[in-house]
This record gives sequence, C-alpha cells and structure tokens, in this order.
Amino acid sequence: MIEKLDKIKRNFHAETKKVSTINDIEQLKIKYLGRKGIINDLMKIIPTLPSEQRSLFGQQINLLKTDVTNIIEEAHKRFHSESSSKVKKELFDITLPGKHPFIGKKHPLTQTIDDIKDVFARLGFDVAYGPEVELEYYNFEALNIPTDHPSRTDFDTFYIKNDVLLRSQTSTVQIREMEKKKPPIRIIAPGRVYRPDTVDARHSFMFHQVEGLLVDEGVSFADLKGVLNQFIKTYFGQDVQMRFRPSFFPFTEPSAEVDISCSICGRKGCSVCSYSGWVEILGAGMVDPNVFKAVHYDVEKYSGFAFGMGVERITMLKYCIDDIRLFYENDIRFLSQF
Ligand code: 2U9
Repeated sequence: MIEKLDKIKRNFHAETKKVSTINDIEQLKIKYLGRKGIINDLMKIIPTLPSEQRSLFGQQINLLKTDVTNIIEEAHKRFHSESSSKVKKELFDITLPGKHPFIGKKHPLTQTIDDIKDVFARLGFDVAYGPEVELEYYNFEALNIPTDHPSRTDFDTFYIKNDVLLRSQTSTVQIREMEKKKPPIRIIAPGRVYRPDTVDARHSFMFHQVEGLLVDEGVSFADLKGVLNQFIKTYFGQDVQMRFRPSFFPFTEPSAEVDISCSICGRKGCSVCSYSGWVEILGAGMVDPNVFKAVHYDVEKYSGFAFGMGVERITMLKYCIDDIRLFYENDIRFLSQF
C-alpha cells in the first residue's frame, strides 16, 4: 500500500511539471483533491485494511494530501503573479504614439495685460498694484474729482460704506505710489475696476484697466505722444495710425482721447468704427497740478503725463470680439481660440 502511495506521489509531481494554464492546475486539483479524486478514493480503502495498518496508512494519506494541497496552492500563486506581471508588460506598449496632454492657456485678458506690460517694460515702466477696496480719497479727492461730480454718485460707483468703495479706476494705485516715492516715477497699474453698469455686449460691472504715469522734470505732451505712439505701433502694428482729440478729465490738463485707424476696414469704414475709420482706444493727458499738490510734489519742478485704457476694449479691437461677456463666461470654445 505504501508503494501505491509513493507511485501516486511520483505521478502527481510529474503531472505538476506539465501544467501551463490555470485550467491545468484546476484539473489537477479536481483529480487529486476532488470529492471523487484519488486521495478521497484512498481514504475509502482505510476501513478495508487490517486494523494494525489503518493508522499508518491514514497518516501517509494525510501527508500526501498536505503535500498535494501545498503544491497546488503554490502553483496557483505563482501562476497569478506571473500572469499579472505579463499583463502589466503587455499594457506598456512602447510602440504606441505618445500622449498629448491638454496644456492650459492664458486667459485672453491676462495675455493682453502681459503684452501691454512687455511694451511698457521696454520703455522703462515698472508695474504697480494696489487694493481693489479703496478709500474715497484715493479714488476721487486726490485725483481732483469734485465732490459734486456725477462719477461719485452710487449710479457710477459701488460704495461699501461711507468713504469705502470698490475702485472705479486704477489711478488710485498711482496716487499711492506717488505718496511713497519722489519723482522720477514711471509706472503702469493694471487691475480690476468696478462700476455699476448694466451688463450688455459692451458693458460689465467689473472690467480691467491699465493706467500709466510718468513724472519727472521737464516732461511734455510730446513725451506722451512719443510713448503712446510707440505702444500703439508695437501692440497693434507698424501700419496703424493714431490721432489725438481734445477731451476733458478732472485729473489731466490738457486732456485727449486717442484713436487708432480701424484695422478691420483699413479706414474705409465699417460697423466696428461706426463708419468713421477710427476707433477710440485710450484717454490721456498731462497730470493736473492739483493731483501733484495732493501728493506734495513741487508743481514748479515736476510735470508728468498719464493715460488709461480698458483692457477688454483693447482685446476686443485686436481680436474682433463683439461681446464683452465672452471674457467672463469661461466657455472653452471661446478661450481655446487664443
Ligand atoms: C494719475 C493722474 C492721472 C489716467 C487717465 C484716462 C485719461 C482715461 C479711461 C480709458 C477707458 C478709463 O477704462 S476707461 O473707461 N481712462 O481716459 N485715464 S487719463 O490719468 C491719471 C492717472 C493717475 C495720478
């Protein structure tokens, strides 16, 4: 009987060497450990043996059973780890073309502000920032805006409380800079501004401005024209023409509004330029002496120019965008075009 057990053991070992699939292992398990398997058949022999042999034979069958169980479990584990590493290897196919991850872009308004900053950086202008929640003093008083000026009413300014408001222009930044530093001053101030306008294709209650200020001894209107001409030619193109129209702002004297030749129609006349051939892009002028007095600058010694432009307007003109709301809707179909 012991010889029979040895033979079964040898056969089992021989068969384990032939397994190549998980199914082969399963078949082997059924053949040896199944309900009608070889080991169960051996168990059935025990009661038929002489009583003195039963215990030894039983022990030998149990040893064989443990051996077979361990080897099959081992084969199972090995097969699973090998097949999973094989699957991993197959998943990593080096012949496949590379993936193209989605790379984000700058928002068109950020791009315009960066382009404007670049042009003025080359002209020696630093960039200055300031708070969006401001004191009435910086937004109006220091800028020579009279107390009865319509822009001070709550139809044109968001008031938070008494003398605290959301800035309606970034000129506040320039006042703060002048309070901190003596001339020469050469700065641009980009940022958000707020006005309680009803939202439509051309208006928003929040928009962006870039304002500029240059103060030094002997600064003239010709310097202003030179700087703005340089900016316009660099930003809009060398063929673009500019013209100054007299205007009025409380913080500059003299003041002007600046137009550029319509790049859409080449001055022939179209709906963008209202058939005039020109489009307004910014306001500018020589800083009013009252503004200098507010920051304790010597008005006999220093003069300066300032200018201001709406970033949305500039971007809309450059890229022929006809609705300001597109900038704030975060529609990827719009944003991905820049
Ligand atoms: C200081 C003194 C003067 C900035 C200026 C304008 C003219 C102007 C508008 C353009 C379109 C505002 O965004 S907009 O609606 N701005 O026309 N801004 S001069 O003048 C200053 C600034 C700072 C200390």
